[in-house]
Amino acid sequence: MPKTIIVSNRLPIKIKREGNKMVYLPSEGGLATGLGSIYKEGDNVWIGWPGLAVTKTKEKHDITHHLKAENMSPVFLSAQEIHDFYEGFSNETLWPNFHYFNQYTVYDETLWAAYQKVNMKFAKAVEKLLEDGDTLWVHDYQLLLLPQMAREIKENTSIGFFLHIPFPSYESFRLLPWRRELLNGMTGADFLGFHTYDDMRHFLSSVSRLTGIGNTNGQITVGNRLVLADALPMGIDYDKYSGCASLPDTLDREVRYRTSLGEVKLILTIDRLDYSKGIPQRLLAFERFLEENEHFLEKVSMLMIVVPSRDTVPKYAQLKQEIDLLVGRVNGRFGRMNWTPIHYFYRSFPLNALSAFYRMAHVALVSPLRDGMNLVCKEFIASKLDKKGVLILSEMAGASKELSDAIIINPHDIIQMVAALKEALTMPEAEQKRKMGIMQDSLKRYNIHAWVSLFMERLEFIKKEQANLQTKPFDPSVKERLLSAYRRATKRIIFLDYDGTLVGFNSNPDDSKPDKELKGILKKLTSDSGNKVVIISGRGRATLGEWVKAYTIDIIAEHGVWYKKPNEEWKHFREMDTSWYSEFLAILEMYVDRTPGSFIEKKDYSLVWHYRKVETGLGEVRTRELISLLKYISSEKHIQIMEGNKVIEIKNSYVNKGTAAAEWMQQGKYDFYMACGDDITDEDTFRVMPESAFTIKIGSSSSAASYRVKNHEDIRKLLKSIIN
Ligand code: GDG
Repeated sequence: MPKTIIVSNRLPIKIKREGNKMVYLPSEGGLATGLGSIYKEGDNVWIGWPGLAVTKTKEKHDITHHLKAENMSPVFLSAQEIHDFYEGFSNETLWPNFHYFNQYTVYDETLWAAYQKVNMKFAKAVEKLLEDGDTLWVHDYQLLLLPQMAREIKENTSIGFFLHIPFPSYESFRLLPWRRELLNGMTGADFLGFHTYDDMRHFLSSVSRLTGIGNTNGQITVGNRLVLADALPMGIDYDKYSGCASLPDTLDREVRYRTSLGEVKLILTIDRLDYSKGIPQRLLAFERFLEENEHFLEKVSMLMIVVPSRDTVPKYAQLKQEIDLLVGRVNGRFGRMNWTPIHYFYRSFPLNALSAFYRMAHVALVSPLRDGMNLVCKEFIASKLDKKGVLILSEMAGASKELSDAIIINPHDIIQMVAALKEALTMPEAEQKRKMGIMQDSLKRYNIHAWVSLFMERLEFIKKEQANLQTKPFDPSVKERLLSAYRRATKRIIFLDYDGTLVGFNSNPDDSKPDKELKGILKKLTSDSGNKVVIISGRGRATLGEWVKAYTIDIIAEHGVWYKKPNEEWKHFREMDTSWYSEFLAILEMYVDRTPGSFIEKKDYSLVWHYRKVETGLGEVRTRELISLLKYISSEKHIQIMEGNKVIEIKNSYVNKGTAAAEWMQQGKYDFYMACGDDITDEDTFRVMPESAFTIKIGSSSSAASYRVKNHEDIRKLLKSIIN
């Protein structure tokens, strides 16, 4: 029975040493809850670090044994590994880089070495459990290399990856000396999920900048594999939080806390200690708010919970000091005997206490400078059973993309934050309820369970796509079959695309003339009277006709606009409409003016805009823009806009390689069919070929062709074996 293996840096459990005993506490994290429905089933398992350094074999053995009953499998890290891999590369290199705090990024070879080593350690743990048919779901920035490492263990495994923190713009990501290795690790997955569209877009842009691989609707072809990236905002366990808000213990706590605080309006903030959370900026805004709004003194307090985290790291220790000073300053400056402006706690609380805080708060102020998602704001909303309360949310948190009914602020804009506090504290109740209601409906629908199923659906979707488009490698046994079918046959038809299939790509298309080797191949292939060889290309007829005129060869040019049989003139398949030509040419000219490096190839009945030599990124931007313009103006005409390999082609829609090839095959009776091509337009040819045909795609494995080879040299080798 195939199983699902979840891998994250931390296991969903806390283990504490008490004397010589180990105490196991279940984790309350959202991820643990959401994935509980998966890893607790059958043989499914969660692999991760149990959260403490263990060196004694006996202890390791006991922990492993204990966790096995909970469907968990531990990866043990030494103190040095925790220091270099977790605190080091993960939290001092990747974390600041991905959150745009590059002034804090540590670039250190030894930390990178540890990161690789520990990812490999996780891979080994996966290897022990991984069987054919299993699904692997890897989580977060500590394990970016794991997807590819797992791919190398068992190539066909379904591998999903989710990034819980932002994926930064290429301008940040490129600073990492190990950026290629990191991307290569990630793209080992079949499906990569991100919290927001921006994260997904940044990831795809880094892929395109570093590898030249472009995407179509989030799909990229990595080697021979189709990989999907998508935005999939993580939800919370809504029922758990709304349920907790009505538990007797929560209500008791609320009464107790309220009695101590008196009748003030509460502004709640909850974060882990981190420079990405914008805690000092928030305190400055609150100070300014009190300064400018004296009538709120004694009427409003901030309840600030900071959960201890990484405070042995100097950056975090400094931040802690800064927060302590600011809180002291505000309380010293504005506090009264009967009123404390900021109630500050540097510790964590049980869930019921948190729930009571959410219930009591009039305002939740969630103002990170950068946050992948932020779950606290979602939990606040779910806890508001009476729908009264206001959320102020930073536009830098992933959650702001979903919760547009919050008061959205820029956490660097103190004036705006002050205004937002005022607006929130004076918002009419009816408006609070209306907005809260909308946000609650959305969070109920996109809860953690929906997120988990959607992730699995997307992963299955891309695996199916891969399977549909999966060509098989052209291995020696297929070659043997092809050669023997060829020998047995007496009337053969062979369709060959030209650029990318018989010759490599040249930045100047006119430089692709047949060389000596190709001439030799064509000569021998066409001199066998049993062979009908058809060059089927998107090229203009003039050059193509000139280049192969020495052979008894049929030519289909401009994707099927023109054809020519040996010793005959060029002919049309049908009457051609050219009324659109000059209008579209003028548009392309305008794009050439605006896009250095691009140029137009004019064919008789089609136009091609080439952008191979345009600056990476700019070419893609212009392409999107140009395509949407062209599609708009071509809607009433029989015009097709086609994207090829760094080209956009405009032509009559009834003309394509498929219709041309089909017509060709009808003209004779054949007992051997073969078609080779590399471009998206060759897919039309592959689709019309009979079942028995040998269809061969050059390059990607995603194709309607049956087999694939790596490059045009492989095709030449194959043709040479045929003729010899
Ligand atoms: C990452 C990304 C993304 C906090 N204090 C206490 C407590 N908490 C709980 C909250 C919430 C969780 O911790 C914090 O969640 P966040 O989403 O804010 O942030 P991270 O866990 O740091 O992590 C983040 C997330 O992954 C999910 O993808 O949203 O952007 O950085 O659930 O309630 N829980 C208890 N006591 C506390 O004192 N029991």
